[in-house]
Amino acid sequence: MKFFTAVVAALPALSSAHTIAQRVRVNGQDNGELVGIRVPTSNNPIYNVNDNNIACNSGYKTPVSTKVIDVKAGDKVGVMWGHVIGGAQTANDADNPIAKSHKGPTMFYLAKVDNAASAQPSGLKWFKVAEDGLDSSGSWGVDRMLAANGWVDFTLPTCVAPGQYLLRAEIIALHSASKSMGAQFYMGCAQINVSGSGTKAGTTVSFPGAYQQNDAGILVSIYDAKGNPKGNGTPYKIPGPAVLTC
Ligand SMILES: *[C@@H]1O[C@H](CO)[C@@H](O)[C@H](O)[C@H]1NC(C)=O
Ligand SMILES: [Cu+2]
Repeated sequence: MKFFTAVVAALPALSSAHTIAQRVRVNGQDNGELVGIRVPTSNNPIYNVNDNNIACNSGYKTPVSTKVIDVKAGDKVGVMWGHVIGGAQTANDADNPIAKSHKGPTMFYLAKVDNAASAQPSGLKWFKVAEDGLDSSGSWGVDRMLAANGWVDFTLPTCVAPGQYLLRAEIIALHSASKSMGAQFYMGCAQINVSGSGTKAGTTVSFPGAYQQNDAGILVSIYDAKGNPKGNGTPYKIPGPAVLTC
């Protein structure tokens, strides 16, 4: 109990220990800072699953990139997270790319749009293309992101239909998620143009709408009996729809 009291007391100090999605790479080729991705200036999370900005965040650094990044279905696509725009806030920033406490899943969704550079994020239909939650050793998607210096990569399913999409990268930080509205949602949307011969879109959901505040993967304690953030003994259920299968 003392542990939780300490965490709550420390919240104001932790308020800057957040993260921003800010770069996109394709097969390891980095497009560069702020290119082809809408990047918020604030690293603050969203706490309310019904927030209208939960699709693609808000408060972008301007000018927003007009680049639409070419991706072939089957390519390895990655998004890089950093504590602030540019990555580290200070030399040896222990909270870059995100505070170590911020365990949770990483995910990617796609929404078909006519023009990825100008598409508004509200009212889109999203399907999930990748997710990484808690593995059997007690390590999280966020742990793998930390090990990769902020990058999270996934393989764009070969069956995704060609066309322009917003690519929604997401992290949910669950360190305080045992209380309602405690989970922290971080997201950013990249602008991509998929080529290939696929025909599929998965089960689609809306943002807001895809998540409920009391979903098993959102209102959850991630701590074991010793207080370690390795899961509570039951498999962690990643929020949202199933990942598209080809
Ligand atoms: C998307 O890719 C297709 C196929 O390579 C290309 O013909 C088209 O011009 C691209 N569109 C954009 C907006 O980049
Ligand atoms: Cu945080």
